Amino acid sequence: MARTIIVGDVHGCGDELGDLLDATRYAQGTDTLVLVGDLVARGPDSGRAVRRARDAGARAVRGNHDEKVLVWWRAASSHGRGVADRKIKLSDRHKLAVTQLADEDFRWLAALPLHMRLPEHETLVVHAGVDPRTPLEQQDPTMLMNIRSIDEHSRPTRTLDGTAWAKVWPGPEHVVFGHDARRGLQLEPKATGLDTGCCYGRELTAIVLDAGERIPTDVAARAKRLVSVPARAVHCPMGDGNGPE
Ligand SMILES: [Mn+2]
Repeated sequence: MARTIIVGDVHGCGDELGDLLDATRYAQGTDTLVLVGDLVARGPDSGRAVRRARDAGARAVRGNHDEKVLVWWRAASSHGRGVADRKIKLSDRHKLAVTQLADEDFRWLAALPLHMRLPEHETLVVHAGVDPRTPLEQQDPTMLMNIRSIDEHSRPTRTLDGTAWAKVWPGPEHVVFGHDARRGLQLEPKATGLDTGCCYGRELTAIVLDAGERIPTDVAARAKRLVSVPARAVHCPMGDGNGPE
């Protein structure tokens, strides 16, 4: 039976993505594979991670780290790599990522949407989350890739201060997202956060849905749909979780 497998933040951990596809018995050509974005940076090989996803026929939404390397690539494509290196300030981890990615990988990342509806599951996939006050089509694209919380003035913020946006998302669509390894697995009534910090030596996690299945509101029932594999190593130290990193 055709299933939908939605995977959390890969962050350059292509081997663990392979492990997770094995653990879920992913059937390419039958199952649908969806990644919540941030395929690159932090882990050992961003190029290998993107190629693993492409080879597996994955669909994905764009994350803030994917966008970061794309800013460099767009400049490099227009003005040359030397100009891009001078004009676009990248952290060391993003500098490494852009050397690991081929043009084909960048093109694949550049084609990723910021959100993806999965109507058969009444589910919306987005990298970081949504502002509960705003219709989807009017959301700030930057916030779709960066939101973590709602502050005391009901405004979306990138930080951990305030309330996790997923706690106040009313639905009706269920939102599956990543981006928030500090909070880790989030199982809210109408939102599921899948960033379990693989690049930090924790786990890579997927939710596996049968054809036409709605994501269970009941947390115990939903937990039975989760599959995780351990990180093969601690690939990166964890920051304070409040910045764009
Ligand atoms: Mn992210």
